Amino acid sequence: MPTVREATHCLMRELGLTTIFGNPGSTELPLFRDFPADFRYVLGLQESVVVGMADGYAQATGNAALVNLHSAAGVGHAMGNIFTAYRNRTPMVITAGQQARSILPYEPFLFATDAAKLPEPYVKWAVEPARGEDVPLAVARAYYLAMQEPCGPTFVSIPVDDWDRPTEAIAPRTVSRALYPDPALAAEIAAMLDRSERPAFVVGFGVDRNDAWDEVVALAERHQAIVWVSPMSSRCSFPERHPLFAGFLPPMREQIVKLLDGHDLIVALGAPVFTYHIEGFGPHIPPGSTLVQIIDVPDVAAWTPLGTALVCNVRHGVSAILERSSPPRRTAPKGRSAPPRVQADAGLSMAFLMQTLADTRPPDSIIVEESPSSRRTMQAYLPIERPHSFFTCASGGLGHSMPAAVGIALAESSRAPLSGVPPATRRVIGIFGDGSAMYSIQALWSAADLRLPMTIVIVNNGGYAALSEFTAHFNIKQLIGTQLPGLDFVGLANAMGCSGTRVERAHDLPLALRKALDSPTPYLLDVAVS
Ligand SMILES: Cc1ncc(C[n+]2csc(CCOP(=O)(O)OP(=O)(O)O)c2C)c(N)n1
Repeated sequence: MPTVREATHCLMRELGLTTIFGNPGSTELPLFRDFPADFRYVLGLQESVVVGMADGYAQATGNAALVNLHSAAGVGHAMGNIFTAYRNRTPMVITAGQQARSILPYEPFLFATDAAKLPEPYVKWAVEPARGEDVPLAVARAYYLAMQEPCGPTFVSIPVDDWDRPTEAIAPRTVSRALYPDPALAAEIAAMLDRSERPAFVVGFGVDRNDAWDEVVALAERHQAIVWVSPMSSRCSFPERHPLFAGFLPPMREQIVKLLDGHDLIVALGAPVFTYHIEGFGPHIPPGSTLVQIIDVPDVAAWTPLGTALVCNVRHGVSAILERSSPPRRTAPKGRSAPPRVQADAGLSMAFLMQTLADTRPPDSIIVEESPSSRRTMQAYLPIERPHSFFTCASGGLGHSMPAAVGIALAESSRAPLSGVPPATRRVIGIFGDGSAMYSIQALWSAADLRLPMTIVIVNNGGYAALSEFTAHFNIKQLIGTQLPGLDFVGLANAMGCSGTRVERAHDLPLALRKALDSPTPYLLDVAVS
């Protein structure tokens, strides 16, 4: 009979889980005895970095990422990014060490009390198997559940003495993943769309996650629908230079209603209705309009306050509607126009930074962003036009995107060669605020250790600027704890093995950026924005 370790290693190989993101401790070490030569271990120097890297890797590969954390304290460090992985709907199997079963009654060093409860409610399923021999079965269940739409993290706590127990081998299975639309409801929605005089679409992260770009563009064009991005969307789901593209809805109820005014039908695609950031009152959509939502997350469909929801994979749902709808000819609405160009002479502004990035970056590069007060400027000056090209966190929890960028760059640089020709690696460009960068700065060490070709741009405004946007809302005269003087990002990068330069003048930016984009290893640009 195989041991739990042998059976789990075999299962992991069959499921494509041969890259393990982790930070080890004594309670995990036996997992790595006789570590298979075809597996690789990606070390993160803090557990939030481990889970953030796994999140990016899983989103980029489309397969669940395997994570191994140290018992209680390691899971605790990881919680912020487990919360984000849950909100991102990222498939992830998290395993964590636990003390030996025989000494658990004596509250040993490092043991986790109620280990399976610790990551709740931000995992789809959590277990510490009743018997050691059940560990491979639990890992299999955790995998299939993590991969079923809506995807998400699952958690298995594994006592350290389980790995050497005899068990039975587990064969991989085929378990379907996607939810299919109800054809009758899809036909009803198609008819509503055909009857509408002025439809508006609101696209969210589910479109990109469910690979529904082409279908959504086709549906918008067929119906001449104006397209907005849902508030705080963590992925780009519509080409942002398309003539029907209207822009980004803010996370504020009254403003959303105002922007959608005049539309008789609002179709939310892969988007919650809506993600609010501050309290608001009144209707959720303009009075007199009707809401339809197509979403792969049953829970979100359930809390949506109004309208009709078709719960299914967004691509399948939109395809079903495309098959059934044929609207009358409508006049094309007018999308947004490009902002005026900014000049270097006007100083090193966020707008100049984003514009220069848009001018300089390779068209197929991937943007990973966590820079709260620059987001609106980025949305104006740095349009995203391709699927799977923009990532940020869906939760609002900072500390996700720098390690996620490392995970995405790792996935990009390790794509299997197709017919002998290695595919070109898409450049990953991280745009991080100085405050955000510091939550998981150890990700730079992993980027350097893995020698990833990536560019890290620090939007350095010397503080937590986003918080100042709330002073009026909360009637605060003077903010405390929002200044971050004295951070030397180039020094930090160098200390962790990355190259870097600081840019203080707008005229120096284009050249510095080109160098950072051409670097074969991670390169940090600390940009002092006004
Ligand atoms: C884990 C976590 N802690 C605190 C916050 C609150 N918060 C939101 S924005 C922000 C400032 C981020 O600073 P920076 O990345 O420099 O961006 P800026 O606001 O300057 O654009 C903070 C602290 C948060 N969202 N997540």
